[in-house]
This record gives sequence, structure tokens and C-alpha cells, in this order.
Amino acid sequence: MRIAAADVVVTCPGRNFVTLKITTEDGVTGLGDATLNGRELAVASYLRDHVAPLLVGRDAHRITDLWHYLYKGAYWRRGPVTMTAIAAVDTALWDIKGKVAGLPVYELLGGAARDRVLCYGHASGETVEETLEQVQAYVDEGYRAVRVQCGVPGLPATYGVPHGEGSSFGAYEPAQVGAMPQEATWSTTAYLDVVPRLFAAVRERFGPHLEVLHDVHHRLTPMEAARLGESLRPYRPFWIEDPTPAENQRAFELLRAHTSVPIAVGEVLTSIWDCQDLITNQWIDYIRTTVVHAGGITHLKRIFDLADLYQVRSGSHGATDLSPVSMAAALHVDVSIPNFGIQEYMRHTAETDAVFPHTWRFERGHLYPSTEPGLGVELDEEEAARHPYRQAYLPVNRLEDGTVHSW
Ligand code: GCO
Ligand code: MG
Repeated sequence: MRIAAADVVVTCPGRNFVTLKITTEDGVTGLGDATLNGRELAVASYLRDHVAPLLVGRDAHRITDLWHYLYKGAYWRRGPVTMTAIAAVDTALWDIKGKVAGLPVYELLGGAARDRVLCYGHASGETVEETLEQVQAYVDEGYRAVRVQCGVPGLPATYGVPHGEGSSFGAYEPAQVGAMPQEATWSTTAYLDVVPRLFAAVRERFGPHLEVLHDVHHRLTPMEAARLGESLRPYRPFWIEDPTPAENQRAFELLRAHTSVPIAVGEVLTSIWDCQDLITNQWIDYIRTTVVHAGGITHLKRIFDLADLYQVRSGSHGATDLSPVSMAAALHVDVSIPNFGIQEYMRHTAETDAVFPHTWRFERGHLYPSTEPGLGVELDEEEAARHPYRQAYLPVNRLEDGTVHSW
């Protein structure tokens, strides 16, 4: 079954998405998400200019061979642009294989290992009180797990909290339309003061059973993160996410020695080698790599299989900058692996859902993968064409004295 075409579609139904569509000679199509928030056109070019010409004429069924052809064959390895491009090809080929077999992708991955996929939503507010109201709304909808973020007093804006009408691109995910990134301000002291108060209030109002998560977004040193962990420990966080940057995997050895709260890492990691030490030393509890940025279904399975040997569970990234194609693929993986932990779920806008009609679904705190052949997601190209690309950047973060800090 030969590949006849590989086309890249860039669309902006409220935010930018890059999608690869592979078509075989007999007219079967497969989709792969290729969206890298704030750097979208780099992946579009990598695919159009360097990958698509290599695909035409190849056997669409040889997924592993094509993965290695693109990975080892490029000579230059890893990195978000390359791995997102490879992910898009890989995901599209799994979609095709499923359609040809007449089976949903999870059946090709070994079948369902559970009935449903636990997911968490995002509650946030400028104040602790406002955040509690959002947690309530999620609980009322049946969510069993909620991520909580609140404004840091004294700072004009805080990661994870929407601020100012029109300031955010999509529900809150902050890729700002414009020629230059927006700048944010950070104070670790003020942050470490407010988060334990938020957790105390959530536990007091919602009791011991709700799963409560928090994203630190790479902003602390290992010892600051350990202090945060210890201050949250009485409130039993499900996890603290990205407590410290992970370029230096050994930072987590230090953190691990000083707090017992569960640690989740991985949304910016793009390969198994980036998390090998984190996993094999059991320095983390959840690995958050995702289909679109970590080399597709084939490579993500390898990461999760390695993690299973070390009792590390999955917790795939699922923010709204990952398209519904990514979410479709993530759910096929989530439902089929033995060591599933939790799936992040931010709802896309109606505009985005119209561009990517899909049959995976949410119900009472859980997600269910599509049972249609392939991934179970389509691309409405006419609808996509109505939303041309708009330049947008993620914010840049600075300390109060102007020093550039991790965002
Ligand atoms: C999350 C992530 C997102 C990222 C975003 C960057 O846990 O959902 O941290 O909020 O900031 O995906 O593009
Ligand atoms: Mg995160």
C-alpha cells in the first residue's frame, strides 16, 4: 500500500494547528497532529520541504521502518521540531493501518486494558475563592480529578490563570497573537506562600477523595520545589508537575530525596533518552510525554513500556495547543497500556471541534476513545481554510528585577 501524497494543513480556528494528511494510492487517508505551539511553521516546513518528498512511493504499512528512516536517516536527532514532524507521520500511518484493518487503533495496540480513561480538568482563578468556584463546576460535571492554579498576589498575571478579556488565545492557553511575545513577571516567594493556602482551601471544601493536581511549570529550583512539596504533602496532591526544569535529569534525584509528593514530568521532553534517567532511577511517578511531541504512537509506547518496568505511570499532556487529532491518538494509547495514570483534558473551542470532527468523547470525568476504524478523527479542509494562520508566541517570563526566568 504505497503513499501517494503527504499534505500539510495549517489552520487557526482560535489557535494555530498544523496537521499532516497522508493519502495512499488507493485513497485511504490518515491524520497526524504536527502542532508545536509558538513555532508552528518550523514543523510545517520540516514536513513539507524535507519529509513529504521522502514519503511518496513508500509502503504505508511499514511504520517502524519509516520511523527509523526519518529518525536515523536525518542524522540530526531528537528536538521538538524533528520529533513533532516524525510524530505526525507515525500517527497518520497508524490511522491508515487502523482504517485498512477495520479496527480502532487501540485494538492494534493490544486491545483495551481498561474501560475508561480518567482525566483531569483545569480550574483556575485570580483568587483562591474564584478557583474554588471553578473546582465546584468541574465536580458538578462529574470530574474526579482537577488541576488547581490561582493568581499569585502582587503579580500582574500568573501562568494557568486567564487574565483580561481578549488577552488569551483560546480558553486560556497563552499563545498571544502578535509579532512579539508578551512578557510575564515571576516571584517564587509570593508563589510558595499562596499555593499551600490554595490546597488547604480545596481540601477543606471538597474533602479527601478529589484528586488535586498542580503545575509548577518549570519555575523552581530542586530545593524550592522540595519546600513546595512538603508544604502540600498534608493535602495529598495527586502530583506536582514540572517542579523544576528537566534538562538536568539528576535535579530530580535531589528533589526526590527531600519530598515524597508524587512528581510528574515530561510535556517538553521529546524522546525516550530525555527521560531515561528519570524513569530508570524512579525519580518521578508520572511521565507526561505525549504523542505529538515525543515521536508519535510508536515512540510514546516505547517510553510508557520502559516506565512500566519502573512503576512509573503515564499522564499525557493534553492542553488545547494539542489538536483533537493528538487527543484521539492519546486515548488509543491510554486505554491500551498497563501503566496508565491519568490524561490531561482541556476542552477545545467549538470552532476547533468543527475543523476536527471526532468520535472520542467525554462523560462524567472520563474520556472514551473512538471505536471507529483508525483514530476516529477527521479534518474538514473547507472549514480549516476559513481560518488562516496567525502569528502567535508563548509568553516570556522575567523575575521582578528583569532577569529572564523559565516560563
Ligand atoms: C499543561 C501545559 C500547558 C503548556 C502549553 C504550552 O500542563 O497543560 O503546561 O499549559 O503551557 O501546552 O504550549
Ligand atoms: Mg504543564
